[in-house]
Amino acid sequence: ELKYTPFGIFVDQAGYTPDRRKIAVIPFDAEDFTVCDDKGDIVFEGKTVYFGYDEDSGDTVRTADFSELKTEGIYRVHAGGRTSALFRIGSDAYDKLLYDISKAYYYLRCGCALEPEYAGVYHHKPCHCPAASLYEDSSVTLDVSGGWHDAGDYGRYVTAGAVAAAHLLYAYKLFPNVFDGLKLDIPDGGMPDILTEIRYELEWLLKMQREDGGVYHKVTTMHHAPFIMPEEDNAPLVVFPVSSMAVADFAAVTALASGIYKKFDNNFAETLCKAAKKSADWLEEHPEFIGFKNPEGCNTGGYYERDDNSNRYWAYAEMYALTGDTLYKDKMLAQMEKDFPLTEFGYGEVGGLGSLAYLLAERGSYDETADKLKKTFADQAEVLKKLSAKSGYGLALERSGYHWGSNMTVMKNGMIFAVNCLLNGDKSAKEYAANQLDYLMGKNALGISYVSGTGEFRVNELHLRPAFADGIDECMPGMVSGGPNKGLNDPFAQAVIPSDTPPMKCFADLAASYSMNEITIYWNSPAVFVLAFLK
Ligand code: 9MR
Ligand code: ZN
Repeated sequence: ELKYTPFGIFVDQAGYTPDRRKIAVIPFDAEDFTVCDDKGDIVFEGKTVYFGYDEDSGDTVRTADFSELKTEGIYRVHAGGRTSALFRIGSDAYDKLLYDISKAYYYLRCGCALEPEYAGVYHHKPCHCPAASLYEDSSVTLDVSGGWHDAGDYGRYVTAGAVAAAHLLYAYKLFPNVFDGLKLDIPDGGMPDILTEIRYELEWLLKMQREDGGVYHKVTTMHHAPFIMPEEDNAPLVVFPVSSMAVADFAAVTALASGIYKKFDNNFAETLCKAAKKSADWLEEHPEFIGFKNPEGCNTGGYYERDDNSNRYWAYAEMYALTGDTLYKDKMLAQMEKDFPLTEFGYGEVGGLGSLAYLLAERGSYDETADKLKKTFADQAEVLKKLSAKSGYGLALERSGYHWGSNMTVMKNGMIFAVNCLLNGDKSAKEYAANQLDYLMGKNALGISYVSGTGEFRVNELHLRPAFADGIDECMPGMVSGGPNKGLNDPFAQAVIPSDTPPMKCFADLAASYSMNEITIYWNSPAVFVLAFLK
């Protein structure tokens, strides 16, 4: 049975830092509003502003601006006899959320036990440890244990893993101060915890590389496991063929990581650098696109791509950034001639990561290419700002953005605002990025926080196998739900959401629905990036 918000006014349930713009959305008629503290005393009074009809939600909305309220505390907004969920104003408003969303990766670790000391009630035994066999020759077995479970399923996929790790690595690279002191309560790795956690994925990625530099696309069972704990999933593990997307993303992320880990562990940085070069060489020797298709009898994730243009671009950009070798720059520029978006931070289209690599490498000595890339980010930020202005919720998301995993696009757009602020000095982008987070955390048409563990009304029935199988009512915190999906791409979504539902409302907190309420490692990672930017 589905739960709807008991609240009538929608706010960011994680809260607001004191100097931020603070806007509640009121989807009904009311002239006046108040904000009350946790004792029920009125601390702020104001007039609502009529926005009008919001297409994506199908609601006529008003906004209530209480930006002037800066005093630390816990509050609710009231208007027309209705109230909002509780929220906090304070300089630490994002701290717990950043901790939770980053810690989430520990709960997704594969190939080791989650110890009670670190995982609390969510501890479990080691999973998916046996050797895996090659799909192409089952007599060959490999140790490919480790890494993070991709999502609600137990698969491990190279392109998805590389991109999630890259979002996190860039969050660290751009905002190291945010993470240097951030303890995640995970086994100590002698470096900032976030880097220890990312390393867990990188060590697995290294195992997915073949001697010749090729990188296997994924390791999964032939079918998705039922809703059992990971250590009970004993179906044989299969390593699927090499794809050129996997090779390119692998080269890119290991090159990026090599530069970052040098300061903490030179041997590891060397290993990463060698691995990156080997796969970059493989790309040279294999100029043709080698895609991926699930073979007959396998129903785990595909991560299909139509080409590997952006992937190769990203690989060469990172290799150039790491080595300074202009041969890689030439290859990157040649890739750039092909047709793909230069600001995308997705698991398939990764052009934005390549552009970011190049811009950071050339920082301070801008050339023509850098100028072009900077302008592309600026243009994209402008497009997004216009979308935000058109939305009653201030959300920068195009109509087509309400797809499977829409919350990733919400957060990816937040990343574009962040990058535009950092590289083009666009100060106004900060509020826009913050607003993307507000939407994720409850300022949306369903008034729901899309992150487990935060907010009075929040997702809890996530499509996440251990969360279902562990018998614990409360989902582990910090898991970002995929969010509204106009496509209603699974039978459970179709059963509960009428097909004429406005896109922003095509969501239910329903564990069965993998196309609305699943989690993935690359839906958390752009949220980590945006939160680190906002801190
Ligand atoms: O996140 C992916 C989404 O964009 C696609 O529309 C969907 C269908 O192809 O697949 C999603 O990825 C899933 C992956 O294939 C397997 N693990 C779970 C992922 C999230 O549902
Ligand atoms: Zn596992």
